[in-house]
Amino acid sequence: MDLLQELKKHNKRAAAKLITMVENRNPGYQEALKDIHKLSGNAYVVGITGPPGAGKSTLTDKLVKELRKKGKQIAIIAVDPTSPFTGGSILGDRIRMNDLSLDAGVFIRSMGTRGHLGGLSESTKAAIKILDVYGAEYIFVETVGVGQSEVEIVKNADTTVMVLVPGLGDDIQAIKAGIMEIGDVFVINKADREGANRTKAEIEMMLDFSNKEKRPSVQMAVAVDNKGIIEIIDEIEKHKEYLIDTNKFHHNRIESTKEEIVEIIKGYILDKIFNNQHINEELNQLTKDVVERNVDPYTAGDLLLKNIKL
Ligand SMILES: Nc1nc2c(ncn2[C@@H]2O[C@H](COP(=O)(O)OP(=O)(O)O)[C@@H](O)[C@H]2O)c(=O)[nH]1
Ligand SMILES: [Mg+2]
Repeated sequence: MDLLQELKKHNKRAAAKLITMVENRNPGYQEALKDIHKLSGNAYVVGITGPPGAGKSTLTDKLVKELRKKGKQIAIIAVDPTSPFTGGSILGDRIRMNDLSLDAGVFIRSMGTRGHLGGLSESTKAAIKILDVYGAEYIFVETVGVGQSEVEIVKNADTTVMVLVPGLGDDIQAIKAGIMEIGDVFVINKADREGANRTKAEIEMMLDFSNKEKRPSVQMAVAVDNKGIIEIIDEIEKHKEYLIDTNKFHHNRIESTKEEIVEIIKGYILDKIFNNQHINEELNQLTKDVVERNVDPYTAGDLLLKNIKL
């Protein structure tokens, strides 16, 4: 089957096949992505991030159901950087989102780390483009928001929803540095539990010190009971309008595209080093020299680069 033609016709199997092709780096994946890129750029990407167990999958499920009432075409990408396979916790998500997967207007896909983490960010970016051309109007990317790799994945989103739960306590200090800058909308989920108001106050206080141009709103939700869902959709829409009105939407996409190109160049150069036996040997030799203090690492880098034919 002509995958691109089928993808444009909203064929789920074609979309799934293309994503697998990219994940496995099957021959021809780059060629396919070249064509796909030109047709992409229409979907709105919403990142859903936060600690494990915060209720990200449950919330995504409810948000998506709400958008489905408006007839929107949706895709969900569940990214699990800790899993080398697409199993584990994602399996639970699958079950939880079972009724969604029966909806022809929703495409669900799990992705784990096959290979290095940089690869996961690249695969996610590619999957977003594929699902965009497939016809998804909103693409939700769910990922655990704790480390650098997750931040990389979140950078693919236009609006990022940070899901937290009551009783963060001391953790909040640790989370603070990383999360404040990436959240556009904050959700305190499990607001049926004790301490939701206190957590809200703590987050609001942290936001007082944030230098974001647009102060993120802090919403309460009980995802399991479908509470606070419409309000969160409203906040996502408001953030989208803000981005468009201030031209930040365009600016952000320029920034992330530049980063995408730089990542491709980095990958290309690394391939040149690691896929070339001669250069690999030179790297090993230079490493010894650096360890023995015969050469410094900067000079070693220079020497190595001189031998790479681009
Ligand atoms: N009490 C309560 N539990 C919730 C709420 N939302 C989700 N949960 C439960 O929290 C657990 C983890 O949810 P999940 O969506 O898998 O979290 P994720 O790891 O962030 O994707 C599940 O057992 C959910 O049923 C909520 O608003 N209140
Ligand atoms: Mg989940």
